[in-house]
This record gives sequence, C-alpha cells and structure tokens, in this order.
Amino acid sequence: MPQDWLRWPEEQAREYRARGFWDDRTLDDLLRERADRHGDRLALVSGEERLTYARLDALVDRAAAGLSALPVERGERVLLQLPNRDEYVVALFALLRIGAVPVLALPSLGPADVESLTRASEASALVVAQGRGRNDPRTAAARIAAAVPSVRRLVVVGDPGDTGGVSWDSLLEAQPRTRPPGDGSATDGTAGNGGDAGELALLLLSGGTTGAPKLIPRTHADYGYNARASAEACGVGEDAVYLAVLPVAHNFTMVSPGIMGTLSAGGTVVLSPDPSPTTAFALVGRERVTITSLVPALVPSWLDEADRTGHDLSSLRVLQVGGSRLDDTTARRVGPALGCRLQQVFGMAEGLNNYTPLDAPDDVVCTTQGRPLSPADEVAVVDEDGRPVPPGSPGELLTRGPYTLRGYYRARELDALRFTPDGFYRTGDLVTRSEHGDLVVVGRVKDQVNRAGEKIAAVEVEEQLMGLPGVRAAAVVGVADPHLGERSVALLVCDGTCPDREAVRGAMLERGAAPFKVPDEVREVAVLPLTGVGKVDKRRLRRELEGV
Ligand code: OOB
Repeated sequence: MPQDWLRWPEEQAREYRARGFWDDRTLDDLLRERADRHGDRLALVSGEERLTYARLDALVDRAAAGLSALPVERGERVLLQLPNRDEYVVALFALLRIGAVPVLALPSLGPADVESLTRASEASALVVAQGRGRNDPRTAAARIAAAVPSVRRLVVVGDPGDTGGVSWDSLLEAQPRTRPPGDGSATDGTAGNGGDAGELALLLLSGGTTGAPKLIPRTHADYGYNARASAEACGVGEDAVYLAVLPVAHNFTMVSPGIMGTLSAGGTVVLSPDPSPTTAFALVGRERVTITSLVPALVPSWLDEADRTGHDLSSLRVLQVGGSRLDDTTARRVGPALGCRLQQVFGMAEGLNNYTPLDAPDDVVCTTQGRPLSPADEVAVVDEDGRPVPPGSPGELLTRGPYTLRGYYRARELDALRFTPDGFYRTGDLVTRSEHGDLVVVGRVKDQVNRAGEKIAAVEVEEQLMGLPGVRAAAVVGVADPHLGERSVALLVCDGTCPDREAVRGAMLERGAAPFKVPDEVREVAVLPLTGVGKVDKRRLRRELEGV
C-alpha cells in the first residue's frame, strides 16, 4: 500500500514523468548503465584503491550477495555510518541493489543520535567502521545493536573485535548471483507512485528543530533527478573528476551533484579522507580534480593555503560552497586565489537545491545563493501570515517540486507544521528573491544553530541543559562567528552555582551527544528576555550577544 510520506499528488507525479524529470530508473540503475556502457573508465578513487566502473559494479554485486545472505531483506532499513572511503560507496549501492533502504548517518553524530536514528528508522542492521579510542563507533554500535530490538546485524568495516558483528570483508566473500531481474514489485509497503523508481530509496537526517530526529524519505525517481539535473547545472559530465571533501553521507556530497551526480554522468569520484587543504590539494594535483564542494568555514584556510604554496590546481574548474551563508568578501577571493569558478549552493536534505549559474556575472555569483535547479521547482517568499512579499523583501522561503519531500518519514503531526495545506515545505529560511529569481539567505525563522554547516536544533541542547543540576532555564542561540559562521551560545539561569562549559561538555558527552552540539560558550544570566507571548526572545538575545 502506498505510504503517504511519499505522496506527490497523482496528477503532479504524472506531470513530472511526462516532462521527463522522473523516469523509471532506480539509483542503482544509474551506476549499472555506466558500468555496461563504459566499464573500463575510472569511477572511484579512495586511498590506493582505484576502481573502474566494471570493478565497482562487480564489488557492489558481491556486497549485495553478502548482505542478502545475512540476511538483509528488501525494504529493510540499514544505517550506514562510514567515513569517506570506498566501502561507503560500495555499501550504498549494494543496499540499493537489493532494495534495502540506506539510512545515511554522518560520522560526526554522537551515540545518542545514532541510537535515535536507529529507533526512528527501525533499522535491521548497522554498518560502521573500526575506529580508535573513546569515540570508536564500534563501541556505540554494539551497544545500540543490543539495545534496539529491530537490529539483527552489525557489520564492521575493519575488525569487528568483540562487538559480535561481522566484518565487511567477509561479506564480500559471498558468491554474487547472476544479476537479479528488476522485478519492480514492492513487497513491504514502500511503493509510492508506482514502480521501483517511485519507491523509497533512502532516508536522510534532517537538520531539525525538534528534540527527536526527523527522517527525510527520498525516492529513486526524485533523488535520481536531483543528481542528474545537478550534474548538468554544474557542468559535470564524463570528463568530470569530483573530489568529495565533506562527509560522504551529507546531501551536498551525495547529490548536489556529488557522488550520485558524478557517477550518473560517468565521471570520476575521488574521496578525500579529511577536509584539510593540504590533503585536498595533493589529490587535486594527482587526480586532476575538476570540481569540489566546501562549507564556508573551510574556505579561508583553502584560500590561504593556495596563496602560500605552489600546488597545481590548474585542473580545478568549479569550487562549490554551501551549507551556510558565504560572506561576499570571501566569495570574491575564491576566483583569483584558486583560479576557478565559484558556485554558491543553497540546498537542503529535504530537497530544493539552488545554484548560482556557472556563466552568471561575478556580482551574482558572489552575492547571491543561487536559483532553483529545476524549472518545476515552485518557490514562494512569504510574510508571517503566509502572504507573498514583493521582490527584494525578506520572507520565509516555501517550496515544492519534483525532488522536495511532501512529508517526513512517519511523522504526520510534524508534517502539519512543516508543510502548507497545498504541499509546500516551509524551509524556515528567511530569504530575499530578486526579480530574476536569485535568492539571498538573510536569516532564519527556525530555532536552529548553523555551526560551520552542521545544524543543531536549539531545543535539543536546551533539553539536555535543563537536566543539569541547578539549571532553571536555558536558551541556546547561534551568534555570528568569523570562523564558524555561527557559534552556539548557551544562556543559563541557575539556582546556586551554574555549570561552566567544561561541566556542560562532560555531561553532554556522557549522555552520548555529538561533540559539535556542545555549546561553544556557556554564560550565566539572571533572566531570559521574553517576547510578548512569553517565549524566549532569541532575536533580542542574539542582538545583545553580537553587540549590535
Ligand atoms: C545543506 O543541507 P542541510 O539539510 O544540512 O541544511 C539545510 C539548511 C538550509 O535550510 C539553510 O538553513 C542552510 O542549511 N543552508 C544555507 C546554505 N545552504 C544551506 N544557508 C545559507 N547559505 C547557503 N548557501 O546544507 C545542503 C544540502 C545540499 C546542498 C548544499 C547544502
């Protein structure tokens, strides 16, 4: 039975298909087609590993057979939390090949996040990598596997140690079946608008504004279109070499155009094990990288390093920057320092991608966050009463279209808040739109901190702070920061002694919070200012903290 979180109205779905935005291919078909067409081309580079399309495809077949033998069944959710290594790409496509649903978890998530993601998706298996020390993901995964009833299997890339899990390498020893026919049948209620391509393909984690995780369902048809159309908008074709610097599980790196877009276009994906300019520049020179993507917080160190050293960056055509607002001054430095085109990307895991056109004048590229990718993207900029504002005036961005979700995964109550009755997603972003359709992000109405591109739901941290002894009231706000874009500041009203940052950090990590969610600053205040309706006045707090 079709599930309503995947529901575009039938008429709309028909239109998207008729206009060629959606087709019948699954995400795995995009890889297979390329493997069939030019198997000897280079698909993936990771460390010493260099995989052609044919070899990647064969590895995916073996991994698919190994996962099936576990067994992982069609329609089951499988949480992937892996760093930037080839096993991620193989595991992702192998799960898609057997019709399982990858749940993409960023490596920076804390054990508490991974657990709630596992519970919310009712994952039947977890795939994590061997790590070191206190933050070894295997430790948390083993505990979660024991605690969450839906989890039957743990797979470890590396040594499973005493986790009770199986090693990724052992899965690859399975004999692949001859290619399973694409039978197109849905057995588990995940069918959307009919056929394989309308089905749930994968689940992404939303940046969120609530304490509980929100899962974003993406279908083969919508995600595939997002990838293909992005590749086209970003000039990514067969000759493209895309360097994945940001975490592979992030939507930017996945599909804007990222890994999926590049592979669907027959280009080469190179995985960078870390985002430092030294590592990345060496890879750019060695692999003749043509395009890569960064969050703004990383850009200054890249520009400085390029100024300082004589790396060969001559192959680089496009540097994409997105995830949070890039300031105009830094934007203007990119072209001269790196000798390539800047492209600003304003995207969201929920769907909508905006890009500055590659041929736009410098002013547009350096001062706007782009235009919607698809001619079928509908955007509206509205005031607090939902009425459209004139061009150039700020308002909340609403959107719907062929690759923007129509509802979160099994979250009907939340959907009523985050979508308008006619299906527009309320982004929570304050933007202005010019007469030409260029968007500028000027703020946010959602209660979230955007720390170097990593999203923190204020309420989630506030809940944790309220659990500390002596804390009577807590507010978390994002304050402008020259390095992070925004740093998170916690304001506490206390009885007696207030916990300092170290105490807050200790308590949060103890409870499994991700380190990036620990407030950068903790301040004691006598009272929290309230708005007329009695809510904490975060705008005022932010203004006061920024000293403006
Ligand atoms: C990307 O995706 P998410 O889901 O981590 O975060 C989405 C939110 C947006 O709603 C907006 O608040 C903010 O991140 N954002 C930007 C921005 N790009 C994203 N704010 C200002 N300027 C920008 N250029 O962050 C994401 C997904 C796909 C591609 C690129 C970014």
